[in-house]
Amino acid sequence: MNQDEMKRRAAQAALDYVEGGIIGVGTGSTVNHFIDLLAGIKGRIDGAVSSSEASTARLTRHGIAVFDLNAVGELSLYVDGADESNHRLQLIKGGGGALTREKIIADASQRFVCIADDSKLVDTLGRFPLPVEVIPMARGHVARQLVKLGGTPVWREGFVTDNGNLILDVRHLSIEDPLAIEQQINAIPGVVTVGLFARRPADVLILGGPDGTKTLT
Ligand code: ABF
Repeated sequence: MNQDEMKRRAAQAALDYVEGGIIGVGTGSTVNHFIDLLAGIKGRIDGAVSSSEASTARLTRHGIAVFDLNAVGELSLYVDGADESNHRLQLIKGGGGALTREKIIADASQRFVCIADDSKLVDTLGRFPLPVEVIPMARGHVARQLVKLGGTPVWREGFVTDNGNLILDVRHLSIEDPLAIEQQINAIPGVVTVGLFARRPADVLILGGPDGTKTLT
């Protein structure tokens, strides 16, 4: 079984959490499976709040209404992928560049169900480069501060976020204490969002693997 099939399994299992109303929908190849499967039960929901232009386009193609978060308020459910998760369901997200909207929707949701293939579960976060969204004029300044924290930031050249900002991918950070690192990077002027989801981790992690799915809470 390939990785994509394992992602689809996780996405399929997440449908069990869909109870109705308007749900939050994230971004990425695992979520693309979720959106395609959601289309099969779209009569059960009123619509979605989306974390990216790409997911909005996919939802719309399936005839699922997409709402502005401001028009909706708190969401009962958010389904999204991740680049890494530890066993406490603290995540690295943002490989797809949609981390800011993802963090907003996660914070606005009562339950965050994260879906991934089982290769994403790690003991310590940080093998995946940590994405940081920055205001364009602050790119150099933020990069220097990240070096002081022990990281090696690399500018994701040619990529502009849906919010018109840039991404620095930070390698070699030792993320033993995800909450502390999240707070430290958040405090650097010019940082819009750090892709560490420790203050607001996932509530449920569904991992697709060769033998089915495993759910961590
Ligand atoms: C989003 O998509 C991101 O936060 C994460 O970067 C990525 C996961 O991608 P995939 O599902 O394609 O592995 O959820």
